[in-house]
Amino acid sequence: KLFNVAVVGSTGAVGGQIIKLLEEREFPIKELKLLSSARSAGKKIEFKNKEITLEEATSNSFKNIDIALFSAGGSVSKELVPHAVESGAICIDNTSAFRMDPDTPLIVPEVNIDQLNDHKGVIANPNCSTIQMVAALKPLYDRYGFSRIITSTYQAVSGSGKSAIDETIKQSKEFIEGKEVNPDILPVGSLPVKHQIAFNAIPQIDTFVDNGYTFEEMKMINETKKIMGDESLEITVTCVRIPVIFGHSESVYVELNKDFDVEEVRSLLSQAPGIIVEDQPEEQIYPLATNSAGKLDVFVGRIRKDLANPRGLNMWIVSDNLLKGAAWNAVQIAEYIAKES
Ligand code: 11C
Repeated sequence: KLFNVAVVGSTGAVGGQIIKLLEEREFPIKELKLLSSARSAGKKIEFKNKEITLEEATSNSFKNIDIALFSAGGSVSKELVPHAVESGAICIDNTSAFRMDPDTPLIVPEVNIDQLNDHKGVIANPNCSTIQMVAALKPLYDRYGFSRIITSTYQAVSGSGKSAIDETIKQSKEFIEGKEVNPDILPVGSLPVKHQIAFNAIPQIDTFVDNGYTFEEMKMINETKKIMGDESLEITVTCVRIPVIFGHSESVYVELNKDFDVEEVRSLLSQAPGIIVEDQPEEQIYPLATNSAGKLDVFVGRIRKDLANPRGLNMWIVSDNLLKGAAWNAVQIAEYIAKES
C-alpha cells in the first residue's frame, strides 16, 4: 500500500531530516506534500531526484493526506493538527502541543509501541532528551524495576533550531578572533535576556515554570512517566545547553530495585533494540556526541555502580537529537502505521 504523506515544517532542522529519512528508508509514498510557512512557500526541495515546491500550510492542506508529520512548532500544531485529523490524516506530532493529552499516545517504539493504536488521530513524538533516556532505561525497568532517576543533560544547540546552530558558530569565531560576542538567540529566542553559548554552558533550556524547573526539565519528568506508564517514578533533571552542534549527552543515575551486575547490564543493553553499548573505559571507548551525529541509535557507556549504593547505576547516554530524538522516532512511528495499514 502507498500513502499520501505531508510534512509540516519542511524547512526546519527536523523537517529536513524527516524528508531525508523518508527518502533513504524508501517509505511507501504515493504523493509527498511539503508544507511550510507562507515565507518559505514557493521554494523547492529535492526528493527522489524530483523537485517538490513548498506550499503554505493551511487548514485546507490535508485533503487526501493519510499521514502528516508535524514539526513546525507547538502553535502551528495546535492550529493545524485538528484540521488534519478532521480530513482523515493520522498526525505524528513532533511538538509538545499534544504530548500530555490523555487521548494522545506518546510513543517511543522501543518502549511502548503497543499503545500505537490507542490514538484519536494524533500520535505524539516525545522530546529528544526524553526519547534517548527512556530507550536506554526500558530494558533496565523490565529486568530490575526502579523508582528513582537523577539526570543531567548536555544538550546540543541544534535542539533550538537552525538559527541557534548559526549563532553558536558565529559566536565561536567572534570569540576566537577576540571580537565582542553579542548573544542574540539562546537560551530562549522569545525572552529578552540572552547569554553567550560559545565556550559556555547554559543551565536553561526553554522558559522557567513556577517551580524553579525549566519547561525542558518538566517535559523530561512528565513525558518519562507517561511513556514508561509509571506515574510513581521519582525523577529529577537538570538540563544544560552546551556548544555542541548535534547530539545530546546525558548523565543518568538510576536506583534499581534489585541487585545487579554491571556486565549483565551491558549485555542486557547490547541486546536491546535501538541501543548500542560503547563501554570499554580501558580503551577510552564511550559514547561521544560527535560519533552519534548522523546515526539512528542510542549509545550507552560509562556503565558503573555507585560506590555508596550497590543498587545505584550510572550511565552516559548519547544520541543524535535530530534523528532518534526527533525525525527518526517520527518516521519509525510512520513505518509502524504503514506496516499495520
Ligand atoms: C532542545 N529538547 O534541545 C529541545 C528541543 O519539545 O520537541 C525539542 C523541543 C521539543 O532544545
